[in-house]
Amino acid sequence: MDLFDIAGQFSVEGNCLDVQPFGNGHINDTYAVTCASGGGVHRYILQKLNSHVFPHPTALMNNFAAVTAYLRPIIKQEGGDPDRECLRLIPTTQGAAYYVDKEGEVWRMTQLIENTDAFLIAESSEMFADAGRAFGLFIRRLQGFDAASLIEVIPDFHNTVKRYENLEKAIAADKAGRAAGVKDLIAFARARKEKTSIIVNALKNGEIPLRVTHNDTKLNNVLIDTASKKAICVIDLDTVMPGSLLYDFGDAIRVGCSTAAEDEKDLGKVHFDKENFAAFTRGFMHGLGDGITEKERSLLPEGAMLMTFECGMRFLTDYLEGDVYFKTAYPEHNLVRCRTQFRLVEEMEQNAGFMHKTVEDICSEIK
Ligand code: ADP
Ligand code: GN1
Ligand code: MG
Repeated sequence: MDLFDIAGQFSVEGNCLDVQPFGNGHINDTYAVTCASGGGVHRYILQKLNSHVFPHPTALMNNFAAVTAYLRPIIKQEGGDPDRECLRLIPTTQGAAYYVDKEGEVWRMTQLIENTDAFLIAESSEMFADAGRAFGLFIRRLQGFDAASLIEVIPDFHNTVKRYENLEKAIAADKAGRAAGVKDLIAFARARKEKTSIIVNALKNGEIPLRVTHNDTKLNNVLIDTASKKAICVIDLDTVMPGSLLYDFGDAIRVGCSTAAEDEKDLGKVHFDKENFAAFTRGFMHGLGDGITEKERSLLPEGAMLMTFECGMRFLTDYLEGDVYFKTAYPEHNLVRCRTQFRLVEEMEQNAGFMHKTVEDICSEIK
């Protein structure tokens, strides 16, 4: 596979000069492509979709195209710049949304949004608050989007009950022979089994609404303007599906309220950042507007704990299955990630009272 050949399959401006690996995603292979024409330099993002995680590329790309086509005019109407605040697919030279190479791998291209950065940990609570605004705004803008028209790209993506069941299956199968070494983590997960159904049941019983949500709101999935430090574009739209806003809130808190990276080996550095929790909650509420229901509000702290617990279980499951899902840089990588998530869960449990009080205070401040 020649990356220049692949980039050349898309309708870029000018000639491709350079293709370099880019970003820190755990799923797709991402490259920055630099092209030049008489008119100047143009940069693009080229991605090979992870075919194990996303076996149905047509459905995924239809979702991607529909959501971005819906968002762009709204951003324009609100006085924004759709080319900077929304991903835009660059079609192939044949006019298709993606390219399939000789090995059957699926590639897509978007504009590279210049003068932005993606962060693995929040640099300041102001930055994280603005990420909250951007993620809240994303849900608000998609409120009128027909959820039924979206294909569920990964069924049960945030079904925490199923994630728990998958963990139990992985423990029983013990494919990689690693279960005996992680008894403490297995016990940690089992002690919290009852909690896994909180959101699933609330959705099932109609206590909280099903919405169009992003479902992967880690901090590096929102691009931050290098100069102003404002969150300008929500990216990584592969998992936009019907879901709960508790997923988006919780997954963002999981990452941005940790004082250390997701794969920090020294657990002494991993703590729950209360200031960031308040900042993000305030930003998220502002972005969301008045759309949030009373019940959703009351479950925000549980959403944070559950998304963190779920992610920890997913890392542990992948570790037990022999690292088949997430990209790993070394054999214990998923294990290290699981430990940071479970440490955060513990601290979130200890801070449940603080989280509830903060949500209440922010809600009455906004009213
Ligand atoms: P993954 O699913 O593997 O996480 P992403 O779509 O999130 O893939 O891309 C990985 C990283 O590449 C992002 O975290 C971000 O740093 C960078 N990136 C992706 N798309 C763009 C873009 N259009 N402009 C600038 N950077 C981007
Ligand atoms: C993956 O794609 P990326 O790196 O933004 C994963 C998320 C996990 C996250 C953990 C499609 O996110 O669900 O929370 O890793 N995405 C998918 O870092 O599984
Ligand atoms: Mg990503």
